[in-house]
Amino acid sequence: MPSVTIYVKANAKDGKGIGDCPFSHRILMIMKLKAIAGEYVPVHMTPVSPIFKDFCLNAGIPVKVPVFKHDEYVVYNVNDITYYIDKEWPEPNLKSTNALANTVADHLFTRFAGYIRNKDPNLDEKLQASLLEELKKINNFLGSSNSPGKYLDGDTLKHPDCDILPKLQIVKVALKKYKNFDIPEDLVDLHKYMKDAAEEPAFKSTCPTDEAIIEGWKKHF
Ligand SMILES: N[C@@H](CCC(=O)N[C@@H](CS)C(=O)NCC(=O)O)C(=O)O
Repeated sequence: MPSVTIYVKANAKDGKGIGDCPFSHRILMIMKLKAIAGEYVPVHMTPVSPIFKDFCLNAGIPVKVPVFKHDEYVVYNVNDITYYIDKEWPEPNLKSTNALANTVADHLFTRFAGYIRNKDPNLDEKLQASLLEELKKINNFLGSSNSPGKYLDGDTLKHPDCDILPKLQIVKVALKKYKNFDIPEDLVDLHKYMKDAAEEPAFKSTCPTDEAIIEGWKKHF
């Protein structure tokens, strides 16, 4: 039987448990939805675990997570891992043919990172507004007839959800802690989306704790 190993970011505090990496969270969700059994290895990234570093250097890949190993075949980069998993485990099909669902959150994480990493108080308002624009875009899409069902493309979680939900979780937890920012209450469709997803085993069993997210972003403050 082929063996699968998934290397993901560990909680930065204790090196155990799931850390604040949205790419690792995405792959864990996909594996859960496709019921792919495997060994799950949380990797301490700060400082990087020497065992993982050697493994990456031997495999000739960047020292980054997530990394997916299937027998002796090693895949890195979240999009390539997703592509590989879909090829080897096509069912259930998580692909979305809804073009808007696939692109609506394209700028979410860069806008979030720009805001949270900003140290110039004069720029904060502008960066917050630019993130808000993205959150509103997602909210409006979810509430529109282009997105029927609970999630981005229907009533079951698909690839776009596995991409965006881990990022939204980090946006919610890290910005509350470090910028005292709450996702506005009037974005009701976005709140409902996150609330529904929080009940899904594929999301909640693979989600970093709030503490792990806070710890992961601490180095910027
Ligand atoms: N392009 C990579 C990015 C992965 C990535 O940046 N992972 C972060 C953790 S969230 C990491 O391993 N950072 C370690 C480092 O950059 O030294 C992917 O798509 O998987």
